[in-house]
Amino acid sequence: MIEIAATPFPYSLAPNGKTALVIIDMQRDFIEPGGFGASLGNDVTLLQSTVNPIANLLRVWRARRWPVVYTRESHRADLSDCPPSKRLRGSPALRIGELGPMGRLLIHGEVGTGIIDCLAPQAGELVIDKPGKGMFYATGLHEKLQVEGVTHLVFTGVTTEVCVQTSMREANDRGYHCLLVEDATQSYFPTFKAATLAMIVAQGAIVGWHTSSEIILTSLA
Ligand code: TIU
Repeated sequence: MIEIAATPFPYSLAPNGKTALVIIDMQRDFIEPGGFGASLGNDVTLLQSTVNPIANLLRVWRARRWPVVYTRESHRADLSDCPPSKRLRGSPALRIGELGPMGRLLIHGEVGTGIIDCLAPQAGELVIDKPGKGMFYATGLHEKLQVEGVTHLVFTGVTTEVCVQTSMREANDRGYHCLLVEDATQSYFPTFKAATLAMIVAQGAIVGWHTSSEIILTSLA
């Protein structure tokens, strides 16, 4: 095991391909203007700070040939996997499935649903389309990770308190050892990010650990 300095105490990272790097929803719809995140009234520029830390971690995972998992929040073109309770929530400028400047919001195959170019997945990396906020709901991901023998997950991506936290909690319940990378995740609401970091590590790491990308990179150098 590789010990990583973390909060609330050191995290033991499993080497030899047992630790997957998880990149949650780094898609144009959340990061760029004109997408779903902006349609909800958010300042999407706040999420840009995650890109370099994720790129740095990706380089290390790829060099070691360790598993990488990308998720995209996305739905079928006929919206059969998007319950009205999700689509009709609130009063966004555009709803899921409606046509924006980058195509239909959060629909499979549309430009806006794709991962941003500078973090584009490579052949052999897992790309999971998830209809929910959590990455295990209706995706078959747990079974795929079990086949590969993955036991540890390092979480990055957006947004911290929505899809990242939901996925991390789902993973914790399935027995994965979960580490969240503070500077590789971001929220449209800085106070929500801070609260999420605090609540996952409370009560003796009840959901998991957090640390910085720099500490991980130094520990793996
Ligand atoms: N709105 C918001 O903060 N997030 C989402 O809707 N999805 C994800 O977090 N990916």
